[in-house]
Amino acid sequence: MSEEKKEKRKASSIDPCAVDLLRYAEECSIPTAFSRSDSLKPCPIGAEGACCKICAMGPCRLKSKDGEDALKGVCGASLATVTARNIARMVAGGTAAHSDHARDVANTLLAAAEEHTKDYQIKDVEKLLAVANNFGIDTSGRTKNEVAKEVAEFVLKDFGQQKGEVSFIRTATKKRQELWREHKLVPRGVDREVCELMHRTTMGVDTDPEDILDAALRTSLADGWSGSRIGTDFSDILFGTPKPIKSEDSLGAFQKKHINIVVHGHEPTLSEMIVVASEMPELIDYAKSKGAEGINLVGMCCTSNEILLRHGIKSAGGFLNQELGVLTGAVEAMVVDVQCIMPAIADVVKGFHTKLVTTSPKGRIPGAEHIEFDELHALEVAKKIVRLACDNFPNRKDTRIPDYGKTMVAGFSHEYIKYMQGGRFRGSFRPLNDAIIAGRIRGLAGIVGCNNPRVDQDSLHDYLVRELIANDVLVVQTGCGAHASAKSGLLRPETMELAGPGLREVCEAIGIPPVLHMGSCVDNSRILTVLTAVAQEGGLGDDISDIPVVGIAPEWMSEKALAIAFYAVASGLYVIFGVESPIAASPTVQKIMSEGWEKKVGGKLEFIPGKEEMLAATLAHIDKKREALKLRKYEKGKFGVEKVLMSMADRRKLEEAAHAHKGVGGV
Ligand code: BF8
Repeated sequence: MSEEKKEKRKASSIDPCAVDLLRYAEECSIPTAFSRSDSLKPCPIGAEGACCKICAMGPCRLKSKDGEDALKGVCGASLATVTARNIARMVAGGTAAHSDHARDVANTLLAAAEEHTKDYQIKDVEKLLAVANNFGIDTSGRTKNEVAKEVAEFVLKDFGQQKGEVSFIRTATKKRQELWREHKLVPRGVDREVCELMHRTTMGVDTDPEDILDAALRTSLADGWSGSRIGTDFSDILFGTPKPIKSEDSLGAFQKKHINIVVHGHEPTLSEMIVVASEMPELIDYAKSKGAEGINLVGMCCTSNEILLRHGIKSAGGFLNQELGVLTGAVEAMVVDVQCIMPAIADVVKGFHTKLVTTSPKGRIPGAEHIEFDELHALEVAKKIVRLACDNFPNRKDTRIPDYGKTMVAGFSHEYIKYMQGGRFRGSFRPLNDAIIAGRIRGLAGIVGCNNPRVDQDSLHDYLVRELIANDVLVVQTGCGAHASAKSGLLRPETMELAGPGLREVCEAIGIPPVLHMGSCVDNSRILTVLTAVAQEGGLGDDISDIPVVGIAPEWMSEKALAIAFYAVASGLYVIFGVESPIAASPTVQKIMSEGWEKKVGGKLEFIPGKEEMLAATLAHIDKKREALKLRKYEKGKFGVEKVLMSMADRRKLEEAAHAHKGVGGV
């Protein structure tokens, strides 16, 4: 391979493990998403949202040098209609994905509550009671299973509900709820909104771009304030609410002498059981009987985030690492369920001993072995999969496990973020709000979403995280964005050395990194919960749209990312997306989604491909919001006076004293 080619491949990722394995792939002529994206150029008309293919009179390609109104589809549809319909359908797809994941978790909670399975139990009773409390469900004198059954049934109706409002809407700020009602944006039921949006955007129905985009906002709210929220809260109830935990994120997570099993996809129901199975003495003995030293379970994509946050299971990274994991030659089984799973893995495994195992009745891949998961026989299925991996160990040949590892701290649930600002008895968002008011923290940013081989892997995440923390912006992350920072070593307390002086002081006082890993993509709902709490705490306006905060998905690729963007905007956030714009063809649609939405819901979505421009737009928005709140002008290193933040050590001492005094158990 020429040096020039090596350099070209190196430029496809900033992750040294990925670079090593991509070089190996090139040497062996193994195609990957990286090489396919080099050779497969996107259709420029489709990429910009100008292609309509919802009927057989087309596809109608509406891109013209003569302006937006120069061409109409065969039916007369305008470019704005077509562009709005295209992005709306992507939002429907993303909402369906998150919400169907949530439906499975809700059904599992119900099965556990009704004791139809012994494999799952309620782990976090405190969270269960908090969720029950949101809905006014009586908890006194009842068993946890009785409460869980009522909570699960109460929330499960959100999916098929035809009229009314989905359940978690009532946890938004009052002002936001009123705004949604005023604009008819409150989702009635998850399935109804997805179905109606697909109907509305089929041939010959809704052709008003603003109306289509309003319906997409309503549908996305069924994701953010129902589907994803159910996914997060019910997973916490069943598997535990995350709190800070140490782990590693790297393609170097595989172990040479162990049986390596990768769990990849999204739903935590199966992966939780594989965690249990992989730690069972009988299966560890079985692994040893095959010549291995033990079982090494490793996560990938959002499944990884689920088991990382709750158990500290090591991660092999995000979306673009999935084929590369197989290339190490060290993976006995790659176990997948749903979402973000490249069918290409079935081709890559042909050259290796790795078994690709599909498990979801919704997601089969030709060439994979299918072992169907069902929550009533969860542990049995998990054990079968672990045994299959063990049986495959003797087939392993050469391995090439990269030798770069990065530690991290993950697990910042909104409950923990509140706890870390005052402890169990005094926890609140007051210290965070005060730090923003004083200018110690300039503002907040959520840097989330995918990797996309159209840009160098992790490069935009990395740039934005480093620049924003240097500018005193506290960063929270989920999904593959969190993997990017974990792999770069940015999720460690030592990262506070890269932070601006104000943010650094806050991080030192509380003992946290300036970049907080909040979980998987459904856990973007945690960010909404934090922002609602910040708004309700006082001093930063009375709604999310008042807070100096920006959401960014610099390397997005998935429909789910768009659903998240839409619900974040509808909740009042300014959202910036990188890569390409799927609405670039239509200035009308761009205007609706920026100026129009800012007036209507206080948030907006813009596609900005340049990293410097993304950074500038983020800081400008944060400063604009600070000015609107009449907060002191941000100046690096100059702060106002605020309450002294109590250190974690002092807080623990105070709590121990309070426990001793009250005679209650510890946290
Ligand atoms: O849900 S960030 S590539 S793995 S879509 Fe997929 Fe994007 Fe990663 Fe998780 Ni989210």
